[in-house]
Amino acid sequence: MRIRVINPNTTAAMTETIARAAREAAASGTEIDAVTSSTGPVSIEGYYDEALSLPGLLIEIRKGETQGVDAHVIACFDDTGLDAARQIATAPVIGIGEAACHAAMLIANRFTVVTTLERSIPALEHNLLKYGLERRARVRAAEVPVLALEDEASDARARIDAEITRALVEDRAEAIVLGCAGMAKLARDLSIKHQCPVIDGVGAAVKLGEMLSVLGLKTSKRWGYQSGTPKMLTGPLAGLMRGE
Ligand code: 5HY
Repeated sequence: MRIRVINPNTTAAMTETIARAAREAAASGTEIDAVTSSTGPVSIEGYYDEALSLPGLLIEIRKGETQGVDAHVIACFDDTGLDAARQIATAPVIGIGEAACHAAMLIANRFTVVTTLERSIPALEHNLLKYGLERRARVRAAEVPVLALEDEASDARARIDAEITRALVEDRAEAIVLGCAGMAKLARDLSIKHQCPVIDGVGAAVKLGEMLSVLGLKTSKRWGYQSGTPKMLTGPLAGLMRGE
């Protein structure tokens, strides 16, 4: 089985973090192909970055489809471009945000997402509403820039740790979801420290991809995710989307 894990920001070091988490979760027969988007922002922190990351993401989804991968993982907690990706994909496309939150639902009555910056909170709250999970979850931010997670000298881990402590008391959270792909490496230690499940979306998405593939389930092409008819594109985007 082959699962393509796409980091839609353009920071290769973060892709390495993601790849390690994906390979740690993958079954022995699952090959993980971790890739970094070739065009877009170095990190995705809010709506504008998310919009600029979409062409690079969709190009990688197209490549995975050409290669015949068994599943795609979008390794950005905003589930950036998830619906558009599913429209052009036959293989299942799993967002790490959706995956992590559904995993939390299976083990806890209520959970808190701890993400990076406050400006990312509304987009994640919208996703929870879209997934039907808003009544059992809230979203907090540790006020950590995404790329600080790749800087060992930063106080990122301490800030995330402190926000988890607040969530467990103030939200009565029974599980914590790490709200950024770059936090994947922290899950195990934080879970031990806080004695509560701390969920990394990269691992959850890989296991869901394996499950869907084993069950022979692909993206439904009835209604919403029907592949659109090829359409004329103009401007720089045209060449980009043709892979020129
Ligand atoms: C992510 N941004 O997982 C999100 C998290 C966030 O570049 N990768 C990013 O802060 O929105």
